Amino acid sequence: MKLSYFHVAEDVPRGLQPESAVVIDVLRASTTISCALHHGAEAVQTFADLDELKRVSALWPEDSRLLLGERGGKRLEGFDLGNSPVLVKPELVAGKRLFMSTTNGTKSLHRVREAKNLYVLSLPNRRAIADRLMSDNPKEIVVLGSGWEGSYSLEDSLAAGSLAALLLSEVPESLVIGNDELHASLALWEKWKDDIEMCLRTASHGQRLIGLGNHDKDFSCCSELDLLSVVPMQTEKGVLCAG
Ligand code: 3SL
Repeated sequence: MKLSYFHVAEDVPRGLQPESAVVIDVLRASTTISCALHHGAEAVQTFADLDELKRVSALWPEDSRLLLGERGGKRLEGFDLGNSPVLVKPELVAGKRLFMSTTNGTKSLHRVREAKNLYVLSLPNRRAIADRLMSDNPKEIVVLGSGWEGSYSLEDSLAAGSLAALLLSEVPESLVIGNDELHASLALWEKWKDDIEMCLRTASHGQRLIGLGNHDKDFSCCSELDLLSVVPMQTEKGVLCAG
């Protein structure tokens, strides 16, 4: 099993359509998706394009849909929710389809949506994703971060390193570290693994969120490790369900 990490969608070599992919957006899209599915959302359907989101969501019954939209860290006007993992509570999302678009996370999902197996990784469901990868045992896996508007993000690399570290401890003989980016992520994980929340707060997007207001609950939720057993997986293009 060869694991390679790419910081942002633009870094994935043109023409590469991985068979297995794992998308990360620790702050906060992949954490929100994991929490929403854990709390019983029927599915999370993601869109890079807002007009497309509005068109498709309008076809869905009003009482069983929620619109989740974020740009620049803020909720979009006219949307039911922004992108916060602590707001996708069971009483709100259970049984509903969430139509979601965010600044970066949904773009990364879009980049690898042709993958046969596409999973969403956050820190709270790291163990569940690692278990699934070990049971699938694919030859190659592309792990893709979301960054911020094409630039590197510390927290996504941290999560990539956390996944690689767990796999290395469980299946050292079959894991191949596929690129330098993943080696660097492993080093990052070693540095911050005992203070994950501090890493998230130190990251430039953490600082951006702090600048927008109190996000203490988001930081604490996004920093949890191995708490959720949910495996968000793409069941049709753009649609993520609990696996
Ligand atoms: O960029 C994204 O996709 C979001 O996760 C950013 S935010 O954390 O909602 O600000």
